[in-house]
Amino acid sequence: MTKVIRNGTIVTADRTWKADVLIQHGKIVAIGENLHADHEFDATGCYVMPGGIDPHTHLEMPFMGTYSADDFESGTRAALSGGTTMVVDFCLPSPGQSLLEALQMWDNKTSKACSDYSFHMAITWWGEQVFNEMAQVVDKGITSFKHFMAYKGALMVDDDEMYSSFKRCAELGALPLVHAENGDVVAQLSAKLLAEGNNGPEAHAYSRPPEVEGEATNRAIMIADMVGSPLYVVHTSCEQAHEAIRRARQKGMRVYGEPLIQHLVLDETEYFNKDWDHAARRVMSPPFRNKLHQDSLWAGLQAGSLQVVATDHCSFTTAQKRTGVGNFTKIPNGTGGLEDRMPVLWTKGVNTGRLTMNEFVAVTSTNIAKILNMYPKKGAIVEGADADIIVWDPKRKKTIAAKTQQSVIDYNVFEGIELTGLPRFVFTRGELAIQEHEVKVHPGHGEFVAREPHAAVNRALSQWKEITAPRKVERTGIPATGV
Ligand code: DUC
Ligand code: ZN
Ligand code: ZN
Ligand code: ZN
Repeated sequence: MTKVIRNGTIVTADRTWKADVLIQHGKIVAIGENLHADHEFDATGCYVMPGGIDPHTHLEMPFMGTYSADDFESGTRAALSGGTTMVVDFCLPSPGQSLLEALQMWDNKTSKACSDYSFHMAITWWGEQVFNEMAQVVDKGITSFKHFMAYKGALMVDDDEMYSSFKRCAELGALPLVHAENGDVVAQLSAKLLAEGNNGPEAHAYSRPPEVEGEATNRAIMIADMVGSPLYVVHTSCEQAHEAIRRARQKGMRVYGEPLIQHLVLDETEYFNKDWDHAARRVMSPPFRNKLHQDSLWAGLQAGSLQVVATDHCSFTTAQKRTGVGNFTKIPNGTGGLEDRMPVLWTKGVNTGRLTMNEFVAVTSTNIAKILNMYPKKGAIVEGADADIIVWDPKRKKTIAAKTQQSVIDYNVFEGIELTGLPRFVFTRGELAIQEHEVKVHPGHGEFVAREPHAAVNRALSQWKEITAPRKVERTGIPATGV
């Protein structure tokens, strides 16, 4: 059975043109004029774009004494409803656990995934076993490794572990990722705030100022440079981190930065809301920042110094958030956004002139497909690509409301935002998943996407070389020690 998307305007990261798209066996098989098929979908007045890819989700993740509320079924259904046709989730071994065993546990969660998915593997501890298993993880098509520089006593790795792991990534052609916040400083600031009686959600933001993110981003970049590795910095939220990334890129390093849609649109004043629930629902790390930081992130997307917009979707219900009443460090960190990322970015970015349509495709899909080595299978409208396609109606309107969302939580941090620009149709590997507000996809449709290691490493660009054969100086007349 063939399908054709007719009368639309195709928008990719580098071109805009009018053509029809023919789909067969889940792939794009032809692009041209006046194509016909068994099933025809009208895209008159719409843009036909590669499906979104969200490279940063935490679905059904054990975290801070609970599990994030959206699982692979509700999370990927939400993603598809907003035009995201693939997610990359994080597999988190507990410290001491085998990476392969953790991967099996994460794989077991995916049987009802509606969209395609892949994984990043987190390095939460270090030892010979981890060193060896990293190669096996790469062989399974997982070629990116995440390092938490925060969450002391839980997920955090120290510089010793990070240096060892980055070195191993460089050997394997894998991409290291960092959650860049100085976890030692955060722990001290948190303890001080609590001791002084600051226990509300606003103290969460005070405990994680932009400086702790800037410091950690600089440190991770320097360590990546020392081992000759590219680096991907997740949830870049502030100018200090962006500045470090800009500087590294200017020197020729392959360092990538990923703002979240939340940080682009919501600011720190949310934490000063008098309603405890309102503020706690917005507790995530890094926290929301002020307008100056937001402007820096938008400028980075425009200039290309930041490449990807993600969500860090890690949703918790109000009841889960309330475990932190009286102690902000116990509020589960995380917000949702999978369904909202693309329409909010279109409304606040394209409709305002901050981003072109082609830049929108680049930062929601194509750039990350290239960074994670799955282009042009994903992130492209070309013959042979997976038919992950959105037919985007720039005139369709909706007001964001928790009561109509796909996510299982009882609120939405974007509640009340009026959207102009939403999907008319969403296809996942050629199957119609969404028709406006109607969900058609079946749970279990999603497949794992394996990725190849990277050929590109920074080695040739790095200023620093590990000394492999240090020249020893033979000295005479060594002074005697002691008196
Ligand atoms: N930040 C969050 O807010 N939640 C999940 C993990 C993270 O780093
Ligand atoms: Zn993080
Ligand atoms: Zn995250
Ligand atoms: Zn299917």
